[in-house]
Amino acid sequence: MYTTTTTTTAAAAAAMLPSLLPGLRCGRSDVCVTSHRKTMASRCVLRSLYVGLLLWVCYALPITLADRIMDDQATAPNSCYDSLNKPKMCVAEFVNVAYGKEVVASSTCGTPPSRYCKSSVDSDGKVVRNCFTCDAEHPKRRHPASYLTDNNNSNNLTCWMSEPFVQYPKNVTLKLSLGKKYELTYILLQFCSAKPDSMAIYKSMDFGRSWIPFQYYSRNCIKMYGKKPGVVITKANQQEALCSNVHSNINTSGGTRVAFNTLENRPADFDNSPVLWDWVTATDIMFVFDKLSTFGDENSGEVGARESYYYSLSNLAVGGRCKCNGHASSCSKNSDGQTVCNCQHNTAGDSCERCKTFHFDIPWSRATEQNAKECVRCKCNQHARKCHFNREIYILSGYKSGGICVKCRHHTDGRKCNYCRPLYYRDHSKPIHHKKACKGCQCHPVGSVRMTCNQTTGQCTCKEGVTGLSCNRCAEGYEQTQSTIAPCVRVEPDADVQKPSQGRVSQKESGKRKNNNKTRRPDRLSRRKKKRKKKKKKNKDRKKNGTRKSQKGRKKKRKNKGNKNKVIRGRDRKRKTFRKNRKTKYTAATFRL
Ligand SMILES: [Ca+2]
Repeated sequence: MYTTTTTTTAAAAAAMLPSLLPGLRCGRSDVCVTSHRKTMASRCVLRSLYVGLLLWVCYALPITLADRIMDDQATAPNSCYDSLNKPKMCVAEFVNVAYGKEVVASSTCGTPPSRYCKSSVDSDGKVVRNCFTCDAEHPKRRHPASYLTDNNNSNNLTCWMSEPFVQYPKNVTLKLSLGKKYELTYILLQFCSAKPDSMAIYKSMDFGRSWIPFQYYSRNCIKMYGKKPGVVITKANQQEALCSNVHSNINTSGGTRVAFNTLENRPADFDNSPVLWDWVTATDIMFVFDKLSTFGDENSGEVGARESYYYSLSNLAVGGRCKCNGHASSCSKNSDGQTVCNCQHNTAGDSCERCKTFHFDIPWSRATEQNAKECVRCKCNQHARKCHFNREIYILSGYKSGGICVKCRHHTDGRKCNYCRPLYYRDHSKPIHHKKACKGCQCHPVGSVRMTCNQTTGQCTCKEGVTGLSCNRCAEGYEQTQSTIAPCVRVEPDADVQKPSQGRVSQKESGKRKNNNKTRRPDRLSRRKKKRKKKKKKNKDRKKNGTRKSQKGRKKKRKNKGNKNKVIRGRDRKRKTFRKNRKTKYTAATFRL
């Protein structure tokens, strides 16, 4: 295939070369550009051609080949996905599961060597017996159990044979281990001897730990197995083994067959019947031959009478598929030598019976023709490596998503790791799957009520008078204190406004001042006017009464007043300095601005 591709591509390259030539130019040193000599021009063209070919072989050809190979790989057949890479139900190949597998027989002739006879009835109705020797050590006289599952050649039948006359209540069993769960369609037994009077087929779904009846055959079903022949199967008893009484006929000895169709007479929609999925599933099969068919001469004492009765089969075939629940198209042996499905659709397990790790967003289901039921990856935004399925959440989500992420990393939380943990908030500048999608809250220990912040905005819960995203500064109109309980207090208004002398300002006026600063100034002016008026009146009274203070006394009074103002101003300055120092100290210690 690739040889053809290479040839085709090389031919295409050759065809394209002329078109490449116009794009090629000789170097400056080439005289072909300046000279018109034909020889030089032809050399230039040849050189260009050579360079073009070299570039094509080095770059274009490998790319073309790689594309072709990629295309071939992309279109490689995979029956679990359609041409648009959409998942679809797929099944493993239908095979004879028993072929080449070991069968364990409870009884096989030849150890030690024993005699067996083949009986037939001649035209006169007389029984004729031809006797032989079964010897396990002799290559042509042995009849081991491996002859049950060897290549079945009708021209050279090889038969397994039990020891002669192992009669009821003794039985002979054959056990076939499939090594894996298979879904069986039929079981076929080809006899070298007469078919048994009574036999049963059992199956195991747990590698031989427990056995379930699959089918009974008997000339007397009720007596042998307590089963009434011809029972009709309904939905209520789909897993009930039936007993057939039609197969056993001693006269059809040799080359006779018993075929068991696992789904025969079980009407149901197999694709949507979990009961039938179980019914056809088996890891092991066991055949129990309970009773030999005889002509009734086994107790006659005739020579070779009992040696004529034994169980012998030439072939044991089991048709079925490797059970992969519609999620694999093939099975193969793993590193331990066990047969396992090559699971697709994000499934795992020997039979693709579960979703693979981290694909638990919907429950596992067997694929159907209508829906591949592909397992879905958990949505953890790249913050978790494990998840599990929760049915209640799945139902609440409207049967859409039931995966719960485990151990969300990067400070995320929630069933999809799509929230930030307490003490963290979402950084919207980064996508949710980013490692730093959640940032730590930066709440100031003094200014915040608690250390948790709003997980969407990062806003901390501030104490009264504190503001900022991290509550790290006082709000307008508040002043910082040394207290950690109330780090910011409301700034007190001007002293003479805040604490007016009682009695001078009525309650009503006081209320007005508190509510409206604009009213302060007129009040203060009116108070001063009143003061001046009072003073004028006092002076007038003094003039009238002749009690005006002397010039000396007045000067002394002014001097004292001036000293008093000086003291007050000095005290205010000290207080101001103290407040400033205190603020700086506190800020540096706990309340960073
Ligand atoms: Ca055979």
